[in-house]
Amino acid sequence: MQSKFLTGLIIATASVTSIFYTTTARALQLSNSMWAEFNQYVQQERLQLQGAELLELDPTSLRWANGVNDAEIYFINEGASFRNALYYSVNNGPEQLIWGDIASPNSIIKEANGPMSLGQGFSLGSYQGDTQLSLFLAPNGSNTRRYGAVAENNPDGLQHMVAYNVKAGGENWVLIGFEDLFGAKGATGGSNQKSDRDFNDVVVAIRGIEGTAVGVPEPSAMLALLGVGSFLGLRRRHQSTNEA
Ligand SMILES: [Ca+2]
Ligand SMILES: [Ca+2]
Repeated sequence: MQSKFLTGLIIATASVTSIFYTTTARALQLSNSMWAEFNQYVQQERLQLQGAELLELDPTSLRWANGVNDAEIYFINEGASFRNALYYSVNNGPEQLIWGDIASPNSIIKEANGPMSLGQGFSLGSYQGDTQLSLFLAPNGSNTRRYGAVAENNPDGLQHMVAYNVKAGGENWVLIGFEDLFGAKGATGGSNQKSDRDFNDVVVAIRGIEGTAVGVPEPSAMLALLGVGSFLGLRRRHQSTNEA
């Protein structure tokens, strides 16, 4: 009886240790330089994501066509007064929480008690074959309201998510920005929240995912995609660091 109990205890301890180890091993964090690669496109408050030179993607088309191992999503910044939450769903499966309180002491609209660090990551899991990803923003952690990639499914019928292809560290990433306020830009009255439509309320980056371009890139966009713009980007980052 006692030895059975001890065996059980040892097994239980081993399981707890291995869970703890797995969680620790999976703690994801972007390096400062990688984080800056993405954050250079995030404007200060009340200005839209600076994406003109990037290839804009249809946010409903995001997928890993050949599956993915330990899919990674990283928090880049937030310019929100709301304490937003972010959920995901794979192949239209059940909604799962990524982060429940997207606020940080170091973000654009900072909260001293925000639990997030810039560049903090989360593993979305591993999947075989064609894998479609949906993201949903819950404004101020709402239990019922969701803003996703399909505009007509949003509470106000408007676009709330933008996606851009970004080449960083020699890999393809997608940079995603959300708008968390209801209604057309500047609209007031009714449910409208005098939205600024800046799409910087939650900004995240996802490694290796792909999507369909919404338009043909202009020559300047092609140069940026080929990495010709990285030197200029580096200069710009240094300047903004000095100003901060
Ligand atoms: Ca905030
Ligand atoms: Ca906004």
